[in-house]
Amino acid sequence: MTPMVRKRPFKPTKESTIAYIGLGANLGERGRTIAEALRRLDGDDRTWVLSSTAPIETEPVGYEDQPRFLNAAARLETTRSPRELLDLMLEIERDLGRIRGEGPRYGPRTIDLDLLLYGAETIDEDVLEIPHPRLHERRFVLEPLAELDPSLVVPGRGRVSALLAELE
Ligand code: PH2
Ligand code: MG
Ligand code: MG
Repeated sequence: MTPMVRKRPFKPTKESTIAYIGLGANLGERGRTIAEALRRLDGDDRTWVLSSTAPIETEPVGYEDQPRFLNAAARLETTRSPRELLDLMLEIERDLGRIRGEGPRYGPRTIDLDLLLYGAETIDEDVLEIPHPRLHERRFVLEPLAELDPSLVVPGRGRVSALLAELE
């Protein structure tokens, strides 16, 4: 998949935030679903996909008896609040056939959108934890993030490049 190009001028009327998301899929037409999720995020009138990585094939982590994943990450600019951005992501997951609460934890899914970072904010709520609580220990998240920006800092954890090196 080629990197996304911004489709229209970006002129936020209020202050915007840079957010990073992880995308994963291991059921159905994985690459098409990931591309469609990015298209829908960018189609939102308060969210812009600034860049995204080409999906990489990864071995399932956490629950191993399932198909391989395609994983990618994207850098967004948004005037949505963290909660509003999460709501958009959940809506897109639903539209693309994700059924929550079915099957094993960490099991197969048509699409998974994880809000990884929202500016330099730290949020610790039941429904939303930022930075994503398992981001620093997952190669399938850190590798795409490092591709977007290796100098990116995960609040409370350090640079993405260092976190990746620690896994090695
Ligand atoms: N997501 C999970 C569990 N395991 N493994 C890989 N390789 N990629 C994922 O996106 C993934 C996973 C739960 O969200
Ligand atoms: Mg996930
Ligand atoms: Mg998720």
